Amino acid sequence: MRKFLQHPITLFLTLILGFFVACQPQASTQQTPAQSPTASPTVSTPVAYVDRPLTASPAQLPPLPYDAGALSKAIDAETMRIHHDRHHQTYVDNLNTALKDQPNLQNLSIEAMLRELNAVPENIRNTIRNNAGGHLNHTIFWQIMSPDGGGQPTGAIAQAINQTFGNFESFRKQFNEAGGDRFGSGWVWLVRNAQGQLQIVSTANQDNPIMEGNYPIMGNDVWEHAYYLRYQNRRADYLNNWWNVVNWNEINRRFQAASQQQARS
Ligand code: MN3
Repeated sequence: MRKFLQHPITLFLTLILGFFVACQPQASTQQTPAQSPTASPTVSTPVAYVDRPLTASPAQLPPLPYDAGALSKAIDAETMRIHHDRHHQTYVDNLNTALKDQPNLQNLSIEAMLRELNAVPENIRNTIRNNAGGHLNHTIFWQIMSPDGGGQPTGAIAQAINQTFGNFESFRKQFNEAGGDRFGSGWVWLVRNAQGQLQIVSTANQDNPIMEGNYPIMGNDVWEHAYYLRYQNRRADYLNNWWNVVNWNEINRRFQAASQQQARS
């Protein structure tokens, strides 16, 4: 009786094992497109500019859209020059070096790379994270400041801020607190999250909110290199003064782009 039972059980197990072995290559083939950086339509959605993504290869330093001393209501000329000409340039240079031997990555936008970091080879993943992130963050940063900036927010972003945070003062206070609380180096952001809501977030180092599925509408750099020459350790004073150069026109354009992109995806 036992021998009679053993036989079909062995046969059954052999069939199960054979089934799994046969399925393995097929299963991994099916997963590949989902992991590909070009598979999802949202992967290449731009956030560097409202109308185009940021080219990764060759990465290029965008010129400052104003004179280095033009933002002196908040940031001195020497800080701006060092920040743009040296720090941002270094992220660009490091990125180009890292991508030199990576033809599979060279056609991707910076946004696509950061959204799909797991598709980047492990040996250069951190380099890409830091330097593609640094390039993207600073490209956004220069645009959302202006010598004609400051004052109360205008347009649709003003309404959205009031609806979400009560009023501008409350929003500014929460934004400054989040920037002050970021330990070490990083950024504080106003994002439109995946649920379509405005939210204040902070990111470490050069991480960008798109890595968490959020659209960065505006952000302030709280690395010491952004403020130390004038403000030394007084990050709170820098955060307060920074509002004098905030470019609400550009932030409104970014808010509109964020809303349209989420309506499509
Ligand atoms: Mn910086």
